[in-house]
Amino acid sequence: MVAHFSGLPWEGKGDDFEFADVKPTAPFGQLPLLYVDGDEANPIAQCTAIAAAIGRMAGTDGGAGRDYARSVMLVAEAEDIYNAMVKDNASYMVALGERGKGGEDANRELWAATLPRHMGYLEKMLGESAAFTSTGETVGELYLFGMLHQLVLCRGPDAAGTHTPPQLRLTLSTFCGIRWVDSGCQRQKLLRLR
Ligand SMILES: N[C@@H](CCC(=O)N[C@@H](CS)C(=O)NCC(=O)O)C(=O)O
Repeated sequence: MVAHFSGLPWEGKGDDFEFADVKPTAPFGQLPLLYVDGDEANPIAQCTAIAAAIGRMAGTDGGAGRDYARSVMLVAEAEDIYNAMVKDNASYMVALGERGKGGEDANRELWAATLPRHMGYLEKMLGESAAFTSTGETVGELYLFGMLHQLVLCRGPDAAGTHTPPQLRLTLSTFCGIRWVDSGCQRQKLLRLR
């Protein structure tokens, strides 16, 4: 999403992409990787760094001052939300209670208390505004949207209704022209087709 809304030309690797082939050149041995100007030997790693680099190149990082600070804050907050999910929500690969992941009680706490607390902070940050920044499309906002959309994919639209306070819900439903939940899925399809 950060690449798509940057306005810069970009493309994903093709179906013949093999992670094993690039792993030795991956700075931390992991995906995702961003290649700039065809430099296959020196990819950028780490989601947050990739978002920051694209934001700087495209001018979608909020520029200077308050918008920039807010964009960076939202990336950090989105990471906190993601890490809370990794810690106490089952994933495709790891079940609750396995490999250091919390059990049923921790998972209940995550959805009943931890995530609503994060939503409350975001709601407070928005105040009466329709967006977190003057453009509403900084990399921080896109990054946050991506993370919150994953919560919806885990729990369905009802989870968003339960856990997303009204102003945040409104903002997420309108920013970047993406409608909350439904066309978020469409957008994912679009990104995959490019
Ligand atoms: N902190 C990293 C985490 C990256 C990560 O977990 N990558 C996983 C896939 S989503 C990976 O490449 N796993 C394969 C491996 O470690 O060999 C980031 O934000 O980019």
